[in-house]
Amino acid sequence: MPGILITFEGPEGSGKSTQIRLLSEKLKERGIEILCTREPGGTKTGEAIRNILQHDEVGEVLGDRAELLLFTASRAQLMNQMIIPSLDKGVWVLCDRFIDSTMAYQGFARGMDINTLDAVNAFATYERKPDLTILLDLDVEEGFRRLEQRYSEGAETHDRFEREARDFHRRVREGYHKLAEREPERFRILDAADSVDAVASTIWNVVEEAVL
Ligand code: T5A
Repeated sequence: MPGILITFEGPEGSGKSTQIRLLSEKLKERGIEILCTREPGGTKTGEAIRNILQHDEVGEVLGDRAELLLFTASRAQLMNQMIIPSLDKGVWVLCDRFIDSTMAYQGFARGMDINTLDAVNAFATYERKPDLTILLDLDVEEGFRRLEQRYSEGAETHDRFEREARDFHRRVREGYHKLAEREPERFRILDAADSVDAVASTIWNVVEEAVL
């Protein structure tokens, strides 16, 4: 049996990393082999691209098209090197952001053409789509409150996307809703304002119903 690809999407600070960790623990208890990965990143090439995209490593303003192609280059490498081989071996893949981040951020928030992005995404993913996409929906201000809390406790600071205006992030959130309307069979929208445990429990129910 091929593996299952589950992607996690949502605005900044919506709890994707936290929930991926919890879901992977539960799935492993069921004896399922899991690969947890993220975008941009997940391979050496992808992580190098991540530093350019998020941390201004090169110190140059990135144009929209270069930004798009860097995200999708990271995706193509991750698909080719990790995700497709894992799925083919029956491993389940939990991915923190995927094609829908490109649609929400580069498409709905930056304003790039949606049909172009669909085509570039299809090329980067070898025409594969997630089996299930969990959209952790959260008010933009609440997401940023969580990040402020995290940053106040450590050395991290806001990355390039987190420095975008709140309107940009509101367009991201609205964009996600439009994407979910476009493919209701693939998306499940969850209220990410609940406690970590409550969200984890809802995700478990969704996964049991959709793919277990
Ligand atoms: N991007 C990405 C694009 O523009 N196009 C693309 O194609 C792709 C793939 C990636 C950036 O790149 C952009 C989108 C992003 O801006 P990233 O660092 O991966 O950047 O950013 P995020 O994915 O947003 O990661 P974050 O760490 O910021 O958010 P998460 O993973 O959603 O949230 P998490 O789990 O780290 O939690 C955030 C904080 O909230 C707490 C956690 O403990 C943590 O401190 N928390 C909760 N607090 C209260 N209640 C809950 N239910 C909580 N859940 C978590």
